[in-house]
Amino acid sequence: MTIKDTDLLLVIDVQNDFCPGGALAVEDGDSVVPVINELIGRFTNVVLTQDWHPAGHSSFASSHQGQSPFGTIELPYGQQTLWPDHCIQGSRGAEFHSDLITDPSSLIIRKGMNPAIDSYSAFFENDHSTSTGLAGYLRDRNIQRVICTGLAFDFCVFYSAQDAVKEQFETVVVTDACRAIDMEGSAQSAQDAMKANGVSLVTSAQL
Ligand code: VGL
Ligand code: ZN
Repeated sequence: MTIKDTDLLLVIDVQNDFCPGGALAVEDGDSVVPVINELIGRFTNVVLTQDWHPAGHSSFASSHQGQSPFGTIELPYGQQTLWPDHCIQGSRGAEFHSDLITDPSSLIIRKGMNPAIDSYSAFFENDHSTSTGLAGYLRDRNIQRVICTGLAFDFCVFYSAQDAVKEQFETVVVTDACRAIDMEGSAQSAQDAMKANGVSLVTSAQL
């Protein structure tokens, strides 16, 4: 695979709360940072996303009486997994990992800001209809292919890759630039679903 000027590197949620010691730590999450930094140096177009919740967000178990993190509830837009409080706007946990090279990014998409709706994908909130504006931005910039990296493989990377396909971008996920939460086989099912939908899974060495 050759990297072109019509490719986008999408760096998803490389934030302290998803790294070891964070509120919703992904095992080995910080090990994606050097891999992503090396890729950032090779792309013309880089966009970062930041999970950016108001306190008391509806995806937090603490916002629902009697619920625990990693449980599921029914919200108006469907089933929602409940999480520990994480990535609260302005908190240290919501900051990018301090080693992530952020300067070459032209855009930072912040998501999960509506208190009533979670947003895993960089393109759409979890109601699958409220847009973040990313697809329009990428079309205006003549981007044809979206290369996804970051945290977590089975949630925000997975939903972003699926939506990139729906928005008719050629879509690639760099597996060694991602780590998974892996709840009840979610990493395997995410991988199977992405393959079935035409997402290419590659390693950074193949880029
Ligand atoms: C994420 C759960 C809740 C993610 C964000 O970035 O994958 N997962 N919020
Ligand atoms: Zn979140």
